[in-house]
Amino acid sequence: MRWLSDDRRKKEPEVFDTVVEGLKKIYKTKLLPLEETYKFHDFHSPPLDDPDFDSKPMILLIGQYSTEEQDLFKDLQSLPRNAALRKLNDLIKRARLAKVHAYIISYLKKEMPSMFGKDNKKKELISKLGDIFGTIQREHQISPGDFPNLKRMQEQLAFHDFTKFHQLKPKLLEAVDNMLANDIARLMQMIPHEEETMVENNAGGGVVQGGAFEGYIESPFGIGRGEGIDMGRGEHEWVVGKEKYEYDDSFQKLNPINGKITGAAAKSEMVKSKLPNSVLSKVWKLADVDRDGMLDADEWALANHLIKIKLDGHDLPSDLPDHLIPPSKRNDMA
Ligand SMILES: [Ca+2]
Repeated sequence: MRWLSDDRRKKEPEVFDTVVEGLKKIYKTKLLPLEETYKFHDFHSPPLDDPDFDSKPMILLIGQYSTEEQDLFKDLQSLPRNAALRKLNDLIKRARLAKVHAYIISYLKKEMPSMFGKDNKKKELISKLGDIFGTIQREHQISPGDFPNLKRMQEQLAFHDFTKFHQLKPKLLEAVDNMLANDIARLMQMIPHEEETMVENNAGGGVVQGGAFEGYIESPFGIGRGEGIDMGRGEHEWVVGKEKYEYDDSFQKLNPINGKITGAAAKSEMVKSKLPNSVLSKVWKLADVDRDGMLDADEWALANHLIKIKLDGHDLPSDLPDHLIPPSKRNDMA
């Protein structure tokens, strides 16, 4: 790859058998320790398991590590399906958020008094968290888009004892920087080879079209606010409602009885996303809001919305956030 200089390539002779094996390994050895130290999983996303890396739809790496994104994109779009790039992209975004998170948590720790006035100091720090974000952003030259949602972070921090937070551990951050600078680039290099091998073994494998590739060029990258599961948070209107018409057709084709489709019918359509069963079963649990083992038209739209979020490279939560509950179901949830 063009942005990878030759001298970097000579360092770190470690060999990965496949991109996915490499991703699992660098996650566990380089990113996970940082996440665990700064309680990333309490705030943002649970730890990744092997099945998360094995899941099928994967697209592409974008962002600051490529200076020629458009060219890269064209190259990649011509590759056959099953490119492992999506997970690389996910891991990069995750690593950037984990770094910012470590800066935030260690900053809060540093500000805490050792003896008296801890409770007051904690309240003060939470209330001026926006300023703290600004300070960290300047000090470490981080893009504002890499910061977590301010309000949500403030809410979550209220439940934590700041005195138990860890101070900044430069070694943990260096490991992640090294992962971003070296390992990710080396894994990127492996991808075209993997794809070539796959074509040989599987002549006629098609070119990726549509699906998650559509609209890529316009899509902003990095961890953004209002993306993924957060899309529509704080809006009066149910965000899924805007796209529901797209799914009404498929709903009708799945032979609804009394306005509901069965699990088997839903599954027959959901597997077309090529997401692994573990993800689809999570989608199902989240979408069957009233837990009657069937999906009505709203729940079906919600299932499709969640699939789209996952295909766009975002994580799914273990519980459905309030703003995604269909309005028709909100009364019986209360
Ligand atoms: Ca239901």
